Amino acid sequence: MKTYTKRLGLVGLLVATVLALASYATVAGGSMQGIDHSPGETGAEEKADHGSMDQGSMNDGAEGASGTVSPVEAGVEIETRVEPASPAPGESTDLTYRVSEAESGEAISELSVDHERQMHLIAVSRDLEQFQHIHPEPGASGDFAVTAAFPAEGTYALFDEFVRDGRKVLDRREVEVGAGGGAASLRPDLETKTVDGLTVSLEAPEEIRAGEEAAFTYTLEKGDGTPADDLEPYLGAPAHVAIVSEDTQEFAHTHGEADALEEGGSGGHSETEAAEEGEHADHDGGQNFGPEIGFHHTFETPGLYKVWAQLNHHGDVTTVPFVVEIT
Ligand SMILES: [Cu+2]
Repeated sequence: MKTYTKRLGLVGLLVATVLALASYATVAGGSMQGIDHSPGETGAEEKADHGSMDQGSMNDGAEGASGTVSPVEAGVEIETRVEPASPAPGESTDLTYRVSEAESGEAISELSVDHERQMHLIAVSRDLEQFQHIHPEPGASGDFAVTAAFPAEGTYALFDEFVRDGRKVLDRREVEVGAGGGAASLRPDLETKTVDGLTVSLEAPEEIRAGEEAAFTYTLEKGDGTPADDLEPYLGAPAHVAIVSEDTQEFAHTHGEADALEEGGSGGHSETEAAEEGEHADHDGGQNFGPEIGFHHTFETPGLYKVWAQLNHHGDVTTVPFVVEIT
């Protein structure tokens, strides 16, 4: 929503408004290239891509040595720029992240590649109806940038993740689209869904308790009712799973495991291990997954959470939401 958020005072707001109007004009008159698909990243260009989002909740240190940390804990500073500063629904919007060393102020223009990308950005509207998973890319200026479009009016939470010194850094901020606003009112939803010809059901424990690791299993069927066992990796994992609390304050990004695992299976099951156990080669020798894909997660706080799975079926990335209740 803001141009270099921290520095905005009243004067800054005026300046930002003028800048926004200026860039609005530029965008309106310029090319619209680079608009992201929504929901999710779909299409062939993402097909071979493998994304990673590890446990990303701010309060989750349970994943061991590589738990998620805040930018402050990681010793980095993140400045964002959103142009136009207050985009209209559907308007092409440039999102820029500048990462620097907190101490020296030195720009960090290269990050380690994690799940095939240096930076992962998940944007959800506050009502949790809109979801997209996009990737700011490093540019000549040393910033990371991506062009997005937010399809509906509302306030959007932007969860930006990257790895620094072996730890996942998570940055959360908001952008107002149109007049902003919106709030989710979730109810538990484990209903089987068919999206893009893929029928997905989610098996969850009857009771999921905060602070206890829970095991989940997606079961996948093709349009003709036969098991879908031909899923391909999406950004290097059998599935990407993004989890956001009803108030959008809590966020986690985790990954599917190749086969459903026993309930109570050990945590810290790495994707690599899972892939070794559960993958099967297709006739082309590629890696295939399904019809069951599991994941584990420890929810720290009771409440309702929306859980999006992203699955790669024949090069199309399918995004399927469910809602779980944590007691
Ligand atoms: Cu990603």
